[in-house]
Amino acid sequence: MRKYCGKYLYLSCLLFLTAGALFWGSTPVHAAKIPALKVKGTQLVNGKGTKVQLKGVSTHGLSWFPEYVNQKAFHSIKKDWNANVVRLALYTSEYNGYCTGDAKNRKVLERRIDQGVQYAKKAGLYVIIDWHILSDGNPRTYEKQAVRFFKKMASRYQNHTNVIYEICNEPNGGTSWSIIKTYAKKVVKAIRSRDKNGVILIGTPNWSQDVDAAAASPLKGYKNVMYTLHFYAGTHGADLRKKAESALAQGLPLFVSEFGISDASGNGALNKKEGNQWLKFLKRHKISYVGWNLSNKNESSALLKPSCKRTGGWKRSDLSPWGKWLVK
Ligand code: IDC
Repeated sequence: MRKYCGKYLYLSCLLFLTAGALFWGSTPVHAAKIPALKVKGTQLVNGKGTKVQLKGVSTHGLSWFPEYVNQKAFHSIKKDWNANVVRLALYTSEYNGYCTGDAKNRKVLERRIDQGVQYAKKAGLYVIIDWHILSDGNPRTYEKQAVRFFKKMASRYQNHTNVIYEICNEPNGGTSWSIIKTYAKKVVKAIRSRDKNGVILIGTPNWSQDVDAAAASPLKGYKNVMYTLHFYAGTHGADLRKKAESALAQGLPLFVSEFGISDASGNGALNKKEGNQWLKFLKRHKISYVGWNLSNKNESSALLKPSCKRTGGWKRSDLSPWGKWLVK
């Protein structure tokens, strides 16, 4: 009898845990100890009002290189690379994209994001959930999906002080600021219906370069919103910095959620000289920045050498020339 009791107790515990795990998907998860961020003027600050500059790396597409979303990798990013943020690039349209793949694929990707958020939290990293539009050009193409997705993310992570929402990577194909703004109003509203304070990043026209357009007509009525500026130092230089400077002067908070020092294709020669100019600029304005991309793909914007098989705990010799430059 006693033996059976134990068995039943064991079975009901198991049942309870399984039900809990299923239910958990729709409820907020335990809050992190990482200080919450907010936006004050053009600047990211912590609770005490001290300026904060985030520095880190972006994953490649979560469908392409899932193997780098692991605890060891995120600890290395924090401890060995001295970074404090990681960006999870969720492509919407390319290769098993969130919006072009099937329901099973969406589940897999959401699970990967969740793992990424938890690994980041454990490693003490901020984490950007990046709705990586690219060939879909206009964020309104998948607006319904974006609203649904971000509502879900914001309910899940409303108590996670390390989570940052990036609602559209790089609008392009002539998508105007007014179109992006229409999209942003809907998605920001959806996020705010669940998460009142989390920092939100909004992409700008022309591959997140025309910050001047956003500066002329920023979103009204919401706090903790920033606008993204992307650059690749092999292609973009002083002209783009000028544009950024005038946007800042108009009071627009900027965040560099993606950059590289190759050309804009993510390939070609590295321009370290221009890259250094950019870093000086970012330091001067305390603008946060995130380098593209955490993979060993054979392209100059990959942080790891093609021959590197390690998915965490990297040595200096595992880094590509760009990886070495960035980590230093
Ligand atoms: C590139 C990747 C490349 C991949 C391609 C998909 O580096 O391996 O095949 O996307 O289309 C961006 C984009 C980013 C690009 C990157 C380099 O945000 O997705 O990644 N880039 O082209 N904007 C400017 C450059």
